[in-house]
Amino acid sequence: MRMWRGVLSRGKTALIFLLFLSPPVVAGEMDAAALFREHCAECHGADRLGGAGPALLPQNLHRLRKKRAARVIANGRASTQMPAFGGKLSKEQIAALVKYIYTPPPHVPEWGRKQIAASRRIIARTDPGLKAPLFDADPLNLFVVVESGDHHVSILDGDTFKRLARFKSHFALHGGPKFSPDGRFVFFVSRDGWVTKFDLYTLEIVAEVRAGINARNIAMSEDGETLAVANYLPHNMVLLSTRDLSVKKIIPAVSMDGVSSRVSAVYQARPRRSFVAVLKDAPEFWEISTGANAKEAGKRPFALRRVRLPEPLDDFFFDQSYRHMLGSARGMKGAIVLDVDSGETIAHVPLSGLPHLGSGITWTWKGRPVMATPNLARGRISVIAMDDWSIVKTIRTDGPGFFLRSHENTPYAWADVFFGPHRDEMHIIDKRTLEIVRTLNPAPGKTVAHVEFDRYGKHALVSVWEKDGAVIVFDAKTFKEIKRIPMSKPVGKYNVFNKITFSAGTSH
Ligand code: DHE
Repeated sequence: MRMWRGVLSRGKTALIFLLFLSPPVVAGEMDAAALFREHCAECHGADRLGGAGPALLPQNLHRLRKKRAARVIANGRASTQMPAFGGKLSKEQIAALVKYIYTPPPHVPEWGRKQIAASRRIIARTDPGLKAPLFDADPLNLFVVVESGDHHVSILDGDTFKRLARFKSHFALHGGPKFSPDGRFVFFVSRDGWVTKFDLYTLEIVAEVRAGINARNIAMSEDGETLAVANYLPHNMVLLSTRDLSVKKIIPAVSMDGVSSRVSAVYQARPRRSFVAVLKDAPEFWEISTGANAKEAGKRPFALRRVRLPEPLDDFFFDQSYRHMLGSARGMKGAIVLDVDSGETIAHVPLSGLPHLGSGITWTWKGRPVMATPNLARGRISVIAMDDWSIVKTIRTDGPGFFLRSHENTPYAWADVFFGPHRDEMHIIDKRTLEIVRTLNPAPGKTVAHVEFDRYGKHALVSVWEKDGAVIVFDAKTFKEIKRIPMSKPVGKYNVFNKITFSAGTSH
């Protein structure tokens, strides 16, 4: 702004000259850039890539409505360092800022090896000789709880349900954290692409790195040596060393047809000893061999196999053997089944609404392997036989659900009713009869969601998904409440044992 004032003070001739030379600029936009530099850049970065505060690019903001963004600027955000600007900025200035941050920058910001390396921080040295935790609890029965209300993570003892640690995370962690095969380390990713390594034996953060500008999720290789980060921005997959989070490889997400694409998500296909991923903007499935698999096959590490799909997918589920993948996309009317070995699409499952395949779980029903998936648009859970891909039952629920969970040692599956007037309910389904046998309502009027069992399947932990929420511990047999632990919007919880053993009842 100061620069413009200087130019203008040189007189009318200069102004006319300038108007001819400059591209047309809407006055409000120019003001907004200056306002951003003055009030926001210090925390959110001059390039809007984030700093102490989150990135403010349209890709990173797509989950935040513009009206809400205006309210955050005016009133600040509780439990964060975001102050209220309502007293300093007019309504018009706030509106101009909102417009500015939802407008893509003129150039796609660069985030390559150099930027990733510069962001990497080693925070604590780890002692590889440490064979047990420095506290008295079963390290394999710990729960990692992501609290998105104030962006913290809690570590719970899965036997006593005492909180062992609580630490600040990066803004907006998303997806399941991933564990090293021995369960000692856990890795998180934030929507802004920050990856954090945490030591569950010493209860301290070990290292962090920003692997992307807008990330989807992470996956751990079967040998525990590599962490894959699926990014929306830039369009790539970043492979990190789990030891120190340094970059091993960056794979640009460009399809066989040359289309640059976001990566929908990446998973560890443990039995195949590979990473499997799907592109969001091109009909393509990827398999990347890792560790011993690559060596045995005489391939270069991280060799990429591509399979063409009938259409791009954004939600998918793998059976326990990772031989088959069910995939769907918005508007697809069901899911396709891919034979991962042959690369052939072998079936179509006609599911209505919006199945949430990513939350699927499997078990054996009447001797047949089945998977169940909730539905984000309709009050139903579909149970699908995985031997012939027929729908064996559609269970009517009190509303659309987000998550579904079970455990090998319980005959029940727990399903939330995430959307609608019954969002305070939790259905319990008998995996033998496929009937709802009980509906819990532990926090009337509040959203109750996401379940995780302890390693023995004896207790089910349920989130009260509110800012002043809680994790409720239930006896998995009697459905009686045992304990309520206050938490700040505990979006997800993850049991170390269930995760590292790839329990059929939980997400992988
Ligand atoms: Fe998620 C997992 C995609 C919105 C909470 N979500 C995942 C995974 C994917 C995904 C691909 C699996 C990653 C993994 O665990 O490795 N999520 C998407 C979307 O495409 C969607 C619909 C839109 C988006 O904005 O990205 C979406 N997700 C949400 C939310 O709005 C939720 C409810 C709140 C939040 O924190 O953002 C949400 N997603 C979760 C959680 C998991 C998750 C808690 C891990 C579930 C688990 O138990 O493993």
